[in-house]
Amino acid sequence: MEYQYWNPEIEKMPRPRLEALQLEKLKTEIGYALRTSFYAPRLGAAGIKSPDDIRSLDDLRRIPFTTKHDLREGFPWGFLSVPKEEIVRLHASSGTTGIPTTIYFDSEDLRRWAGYVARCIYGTGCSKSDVFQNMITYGLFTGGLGFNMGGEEVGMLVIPSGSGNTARQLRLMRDFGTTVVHATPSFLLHVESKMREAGVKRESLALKRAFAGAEPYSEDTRRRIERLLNIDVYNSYGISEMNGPGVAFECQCKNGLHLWEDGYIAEIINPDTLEPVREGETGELVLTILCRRATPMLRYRTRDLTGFYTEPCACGRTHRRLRRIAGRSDDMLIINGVNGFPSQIEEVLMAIKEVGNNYLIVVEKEGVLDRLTVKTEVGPDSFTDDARPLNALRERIRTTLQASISISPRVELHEPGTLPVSEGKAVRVKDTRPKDA
Ligand code: DLL
Repeated sequence: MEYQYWNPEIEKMPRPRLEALQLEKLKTEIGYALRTSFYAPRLGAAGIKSPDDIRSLDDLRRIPFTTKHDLREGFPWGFLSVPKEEIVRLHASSGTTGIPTTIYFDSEDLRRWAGYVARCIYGTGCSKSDVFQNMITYGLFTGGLGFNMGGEEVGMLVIPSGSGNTARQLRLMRDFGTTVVHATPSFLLHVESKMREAGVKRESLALKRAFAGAEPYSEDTRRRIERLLNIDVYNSYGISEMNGPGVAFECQCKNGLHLWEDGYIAEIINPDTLEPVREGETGELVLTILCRRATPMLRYRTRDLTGFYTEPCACGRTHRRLRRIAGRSDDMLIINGVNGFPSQIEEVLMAIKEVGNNYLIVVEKEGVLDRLTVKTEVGPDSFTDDARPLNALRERIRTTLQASISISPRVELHEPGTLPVSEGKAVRVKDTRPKDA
């Protein structure tokens, strides 16, 4: 297979050189960080008063972790390293407490970010002859503008359609011959359901591939989207604190996400002991950005659980690959004392072909006990008025789930297209238990 590289020298750089490059860039970032009101005292307390106090990559471990809580404490300007006149864009994520975490960019920061996203897009085989429909939220969320810039950098025709309005999305695809789309995996499944409902034939579209990310999804969901739409789906990982998309992406081998190590330093730690895990083991991803001046971010705890593949990738890139994100340490469900992740439930559901494209996990208090209900749509070809096959399907889902998560859920089957769909990231879990319980 002919692999395509946006910047072969960087993407295939031998590891010793890549690490030397990381060290050089880390020192530059430390210089920026020392100009922020948040990091200056922290770095000082760790004995780092100038970039030259960092002599090896191991010195990074002298710096304390940065958390979402720190970002909120530092709101709005605590992480800014340049005069305000030099920043040209901000992005923010609202989170649950109402105080946004905000990242600022100068014009060079934006140019560099566009370069990383372009690298991801190009590496999947795209070129300037592609027509790219960016079906994800624009605005403060980084997915819209981030991919917009990356797509333009590659030279594709970018259709900034944003998320939602499926009928218009399908019209745009037909009118302009869209070959590539970007969306959350849940929105891609929704578009497919709507296509079927509207009688739009797959063959009437020029679609070849999709970038899917911004929320966790299983390998079975990827396969399902690929099968239903007859396209290649590439996993895309990013986080707003690290610019947004463009942090890690699958190449044409579709076997793990190359994390761009000339732009980010990754550590995987045990979230309880905060010590590094052994190479290949699962833990929490901690990231340090090496490609942004206006808002440096050192050892940021992402809460995302993943690990590195240890064997090299067939594409020849030397940047290590992350495994699919299994979930976040803070979205683990504890049900009557048993731990489970929503991603385990999704894996079971999406592997059953009679199950439809949308589901919802509900956790409630019932007396003193927790009660887990899994509501799932039935696929259009399996929905029937006859109760017997549906009862059998419900029982099959229940026992498979029980075997996977060691919790016996209540299973509800719903007609296709009846569970709520969100336009941005899917809301898959409704936990109504009192918070202090
Ligand atoms: O979701 C940035 C992004 C935009 C990524 C478009 C990919 C495509 P945030 O809103 O800050 O930024 O959310 C980041 O989303 O910590 C993960 O928990 C989750 N996430 C993002 N990509 C993936 C993925 C953007 N491919 C948070 N698989 C992260 C699993 C993902 N989870």
